[in-house]
Amino acid sequence: MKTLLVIDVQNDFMPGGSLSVPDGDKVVPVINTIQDKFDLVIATQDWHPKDHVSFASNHIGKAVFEQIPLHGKSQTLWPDHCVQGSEGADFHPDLKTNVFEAVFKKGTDKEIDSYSAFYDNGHLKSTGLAGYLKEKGVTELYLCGLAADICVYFSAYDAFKEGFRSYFIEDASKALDDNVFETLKKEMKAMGIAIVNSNDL
Ligand code: VGL
Ligand code: ZN
Repeated sequence: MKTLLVIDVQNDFMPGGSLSVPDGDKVVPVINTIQDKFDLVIATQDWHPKDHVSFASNHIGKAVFEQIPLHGKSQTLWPDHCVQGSEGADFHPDLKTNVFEAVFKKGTDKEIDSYSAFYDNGHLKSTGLAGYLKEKGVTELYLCGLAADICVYFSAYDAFKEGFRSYFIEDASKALDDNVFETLKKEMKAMGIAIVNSNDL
């Protein structure tokens, strides 16, 4: 079953949003066009409580984009974004959401961030996505959305490790940092994740 996973196409990641991805809005028409090529379409929303550990505003004396040590790793401190129930956490208003069969929320635990759609950054808790997909008989997973170098990348990595044939749709994704994404693309190709375009589908 050919499945599309749409990652974090939310207002706060759009130009003018609190954690804007350059040209983030450009993915919307592409994702709308490709949805009918899939048997199953699902999505994620970054969905943080106000007091989330990844927000610089919750750390006295820390600035946005600084790093702090957290659970034995380095955590980037972000501007407040995708607060549960806020307009910034809503999907982009032009995104077609009617065929989304399920929406998985991530980053809901205030103590830990979750870039991947599958697991938190410590790989401690699952969102339930891998089990859901396996129960549905999904073997091929196509990923797209925002940000290409963070949440889409970590989701593609985990998808591959979970045994799905994984495809990263490059022109339906935009990165926070294009240089970082170029490096990650090489890493993904070397692992066995295919990098594809919307017109290859
Ligand atoms: C994301 C940073 C923080 C993303 C989410 O969706 O790529 N990036 N939270
Ligand atoms: Zn986040």
